[in-house]
Amino acid sequence: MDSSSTVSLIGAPTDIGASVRGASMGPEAMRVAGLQAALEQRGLRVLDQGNLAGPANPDQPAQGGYRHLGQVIAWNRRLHEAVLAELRQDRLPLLLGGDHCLAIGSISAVARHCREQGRRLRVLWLDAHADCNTNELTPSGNLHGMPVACLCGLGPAELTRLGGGDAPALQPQQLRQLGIRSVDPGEKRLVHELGLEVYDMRYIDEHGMRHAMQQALLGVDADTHLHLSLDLDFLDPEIAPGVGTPVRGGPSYREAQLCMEMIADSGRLSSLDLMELNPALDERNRSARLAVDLVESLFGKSTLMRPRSGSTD
Ligand code: NNH
Ligand code: MN
Ligand code: MN
Ligand code: MN
Repeated sequence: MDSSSTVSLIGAPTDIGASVRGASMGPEAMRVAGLQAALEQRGLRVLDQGNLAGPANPDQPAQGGYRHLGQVIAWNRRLHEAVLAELRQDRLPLLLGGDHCLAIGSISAVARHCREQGRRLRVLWLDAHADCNTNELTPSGNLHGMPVACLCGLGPAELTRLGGGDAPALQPQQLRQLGIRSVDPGEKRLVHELGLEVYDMRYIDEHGMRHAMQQALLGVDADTHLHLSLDLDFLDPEIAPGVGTPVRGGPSYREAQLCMEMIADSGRLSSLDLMELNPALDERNRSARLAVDLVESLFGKSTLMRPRSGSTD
C-alpha cells in the first residue's frame, strides 16, 4: 500500500446477520463522519462505489441453527464479487458494514485474489467476540457470530464455497484474533480445535498491546497481503457505544490507536472491513467519528515522524 493507491468504498447496508437491528445504517454514518475526506487528506485517491443492494431483513426466527441464511448468502455473494472486482483493478477495498457476517464475502474474495496471485495472506480479526460459532454451537442463530468458522470451512456450502473450488477460504494459521473477551462455551472448544491464534484481553492486559501486535504481525513480509477485519465492538464501549453487542473491558483509545499505527508501519495493509457500527445506538455519531479517526492512523497519520525501520525496543 503506497500513498498513490486508490481506496474503494463499498457500502453493505444490512443487519441481516445480527439480532440487534441498525448496523444497516453504518455505511451512511461513516460517510457523514467524513471518511472520504479523511482518506484524501492522507494522500489517497478514493472511489465511493456506493451501496450494494440486497434482501431486506425479514426478522425471522432461526431455522436449523441459522437466522436468515438465504438472505445472508445473497448479500455475501454480491459482496464477494464487488470486493474481487476492486482487488483485480489493484484498488484497496474498504467495506463499510453492515454486520460482521459480511466478512465471509469480503475475506473469501481477498483469499481468492491472493491464491490467484500466489501471495501470502494474513487476516487480523479485531473483535470482542471470536465469531467462531456453527449452527450447532450458536446460542443465537445469528450469522454474524459465525464468519470465522465459515471462512475456515465449517458452515453451509453456499457460504464456505463462495469463491468456487472446494478448499476453505482460510487456513486457521492465516488468522490472528485480538481483543477477544466474549466467547460462547461450544465456540471456545472450536477455537481450540482449530488452533486459532488469539490475543485476548487477558493477554493484552498482561503483555500490552504493543507486544500482542508484534506477535500478531510476525511473519508479515513484503509479499504478504494484510487484511484487517475491524468489528467496532473490539473497542471499549465507553469510547464506542454505537454497537449492537457491546462488551465492557475493551481496548482504550490509545491502545486502539497503537494497534492501527503498528498496522500502518507494516506497510502491508491491502484490504479492510469496518463492521458493526450501529448508528441507532450511537451518541451523535461519535463511534463513527472514532472509526474515521482510527482509519486515519491506519493509513499513516501519526503524531510525529519515526525512523522507518528502527529498532522496536
Ligand atoms: N457470540 C454471539 C453469537 O454468536 C455474539 C456474536 N456477536 C458479535 N460478534 N457481535 O462479533 O450470537
Ligand atoms: Mn492485488
Ligand atoms: Mn464480529
Ligand atoms: Mn463483535
